Amino acid sequence: MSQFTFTIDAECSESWARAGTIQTPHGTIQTPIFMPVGTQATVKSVSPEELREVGAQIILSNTYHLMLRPGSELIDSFGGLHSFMRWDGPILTDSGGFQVWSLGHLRKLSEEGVLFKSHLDGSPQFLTPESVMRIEAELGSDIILPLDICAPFPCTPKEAREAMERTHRWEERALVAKERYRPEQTLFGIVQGAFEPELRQESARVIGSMPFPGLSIGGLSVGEPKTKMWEMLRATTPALPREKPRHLLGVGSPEDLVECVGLGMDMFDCVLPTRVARHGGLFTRDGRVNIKSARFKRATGPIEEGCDCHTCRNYSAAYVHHLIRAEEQLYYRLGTIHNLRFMLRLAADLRASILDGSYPVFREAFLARYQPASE
Ligand code: PRF
Ligand code: ZN
Repeated sequence: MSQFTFTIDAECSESWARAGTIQTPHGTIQTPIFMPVGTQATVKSVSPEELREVGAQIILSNTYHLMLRPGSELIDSFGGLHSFMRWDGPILTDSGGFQVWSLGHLRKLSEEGVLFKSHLDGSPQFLTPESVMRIEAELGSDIILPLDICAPFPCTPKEAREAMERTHRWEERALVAKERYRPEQTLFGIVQGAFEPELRQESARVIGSMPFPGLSIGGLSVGEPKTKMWEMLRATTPALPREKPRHLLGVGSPEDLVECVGLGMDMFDCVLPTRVARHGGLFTRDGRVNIKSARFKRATGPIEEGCDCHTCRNYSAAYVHHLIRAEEQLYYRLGTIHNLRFMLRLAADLRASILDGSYPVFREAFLARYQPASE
């Protein structure tokens, strides 16, 4: 049987923020939480031991990439993703719907499913709500997502409604199909509705009332201004059931975490911290710095004073600066560790502030100091 539970540990009286605890077959998650992204059954450049050390409690992986390479049957034959990659903590797998659109090889969208071309060898691939449930069962992740349609920004109200309604029908089919597979896996619903507040509310009510133990919010952070995303969350959250955990898909940056926790989100995932790290962008409480900058050439201190990550405890900023300038492999590991630790410490600090009632103060202080990157 499913060992999935969510309990709310504290709620903020001045915002939608809450702190909670999720139980899964592979362990407990304390929310709010950031989930490092391990697209291809690895969080780029760090080992499972290092993930533990930065405080990761759950990671996200991608059905799309793993079904194409090495294939879900192969992963199944190794006892699933946990034993294949040697991460024994909780894993959430995304459904592949979004990757089909974002990798740009979409061929044909029909009521039955989505036809696309593999980004690896161009071979035709067909995904349906049912086949995605089978593939995710083979991957053996703890939390699985259904096939959905992420409408582009901008799009017409008609396109937005059609994508949302088809997503709802696909989610009904996913619920039925899932019955054939692993009861220990938990299927989250996905809320869509593009940038129409009424559609967001409708989707929140429809998907929120279906028997999904948790909910992911999709279709946001697809190129719209941040104020648009917040507006959509303000329309969504009040229409969601309080007792289900809420995952904001593909978000985000440090400032997004701080802001969206206050809009009622519990779980986050994004490639941003690991991706920008590989290009020299490292997080500090004052904002993102570029470690390639000449100002770090002789910096004897750590990347950030007071950071408890492995990198900052052991290496000077000047050394990390040297490694990236020299294009040394070790840089990728040290930079990634710092940014992941920053995100996980931020999530833990947000949780602590909700538990002791100081979230509004924490939010103000963080946002006053943190300079968002302009991109
Ligand atoms: N749907 C799915 N995965 C996603 C998204 C979505 O809308 C997004 C949008 N931010 C990121 N990842 N299935
Ligand atoms: Zn650090």
